[in-house]
Amino acid sequence: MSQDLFQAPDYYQLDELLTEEHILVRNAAREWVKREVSPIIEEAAQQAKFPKSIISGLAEIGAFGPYIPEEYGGAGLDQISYGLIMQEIERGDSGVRSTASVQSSLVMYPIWKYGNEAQRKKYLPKLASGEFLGCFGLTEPDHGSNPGGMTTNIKDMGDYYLLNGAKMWISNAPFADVAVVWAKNEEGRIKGVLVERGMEGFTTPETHNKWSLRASATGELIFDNVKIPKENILPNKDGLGAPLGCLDSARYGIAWGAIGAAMDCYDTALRYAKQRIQFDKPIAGMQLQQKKLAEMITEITKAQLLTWRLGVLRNENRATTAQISMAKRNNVDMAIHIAREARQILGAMGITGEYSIMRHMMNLESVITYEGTHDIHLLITGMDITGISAFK
Ligand code: TGC
Ligand code: FAD
Repeated sequence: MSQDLFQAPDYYQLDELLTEEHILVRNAAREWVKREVSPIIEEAAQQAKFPKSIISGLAEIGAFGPYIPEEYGGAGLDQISYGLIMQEIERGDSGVRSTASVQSSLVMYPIWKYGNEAQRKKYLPKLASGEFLGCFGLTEPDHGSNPGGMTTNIKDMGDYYLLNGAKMWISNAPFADVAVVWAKNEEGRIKGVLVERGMEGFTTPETHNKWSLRASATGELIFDNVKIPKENILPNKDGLGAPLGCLDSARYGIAWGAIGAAMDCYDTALRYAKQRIQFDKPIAGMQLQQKKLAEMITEITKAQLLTWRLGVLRNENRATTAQISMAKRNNVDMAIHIAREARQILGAMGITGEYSIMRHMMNLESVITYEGTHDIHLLITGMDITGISAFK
């Protein structure tokens, strides 16, 4: 990628809504992305390799457990700081943000919320420092949007549980030290199980040939009679609501992250349009290109306001699942449209790795599918406003 010249758009002076701490945290993440992610991310994506060298930096900027209390190694920040960190990381790359989302909201969050003190002390500090990486196994080959139908199961064997089944499309699976896995017990109740690398019968084959999220490793989790010690079950919540509660937190982070990807595409396209001369003038002076750019900044600004307000509600513990769904759906859709329009502004240059736009565009095809597809989030809104579930 050519030099990172990113200038963050703030059309409505939204920085005025942020505290000094928010701005400090955001700027530290922004600088880190410029210094450590932008120079290496294009090559990592081209080679489909997760850049492990960035793990310690992610820990240093507080991206692993931003809102987890400091006593467990987390950064003890509020929800808006968490969102701003995700925005900045995804400005660099959605795959890097995926790693941070999974570690924070899908691994640390359930251990913190649903685990006991021994589990918190054993795992959280190592996950916060990046010494351990985690993954989250909910999706199965035959159960994606409908995780309640899962067939992965645990059987009580007296001294231990026996885990069988398979999970698919799992971010970080190929190198995770610990997996938070959702499985049904003999009564059909969903439980959270902590599965550690090295347990006999547990394998994590990598998924190859992705055109999207290439700098993030994806894989399967296969459980063939894995003996799970009883102390590895998360004791404090069960049922489908347990994994869905984690998804609330991760989807909220993605709503912010998508703004980052959109800002990067807009900023790149604006700079390019001012410099690129056709018909003896910059293409930024052509009405059709101005329409694209003006619509982009309008949509980014609307998303920034929606998401900031959602952050305020999250800080007050008042944000609903449906409000989070609306923001995740709106912002990812907004970002993918902006990526497609921005790519056109760059003409042929837009398809090259010289610029980040095509990488963002391809990444966002995963982001619009994972953590609940675009359509599933629409149906969550539909259920909320009508009181009738379209799923049943
Ligand atoms: P439903 O009957 O609505 O609910 C089942 C139980 O769960 C409760 N509940 C929640 N609890 C806490 N938080 C939430 N957000 C909750 N939503 C629902 C609900 O009250 C009920 O409780 P109870 O006590 O009555 O049993 O469930 P349903 O089977 O009808 O499904 C609803 C639906 C479709 C919305 C849900 O299944 C869904 O969201 N599906 C999408 C699946 C999904 O998002 N998978 C994501 C996998 S992880 C991932 O993609 C990571 S990518 C990470 C990265 O790389 O960044
Ligand atoms: P399906 O559920 O088969 O859906 C296919 C299509 O049908 C979609 O368009 C969907 O919207 C539509 N559809 C389904 N149900 C309905 C309905 N009721 N009404 C209308 N339309 C419907 N999962 C994890 O557990 N952990 C991870 O770390 C993880 N990481 C991922 C990383 C990547 C790169 C990707 C691509 C996926 C990841 N996932 C992960 C899986 C992801 O959450 C699922 O792909 C997603 O939930 C959708 O499931 P599916 O792919 O099986 O699609």
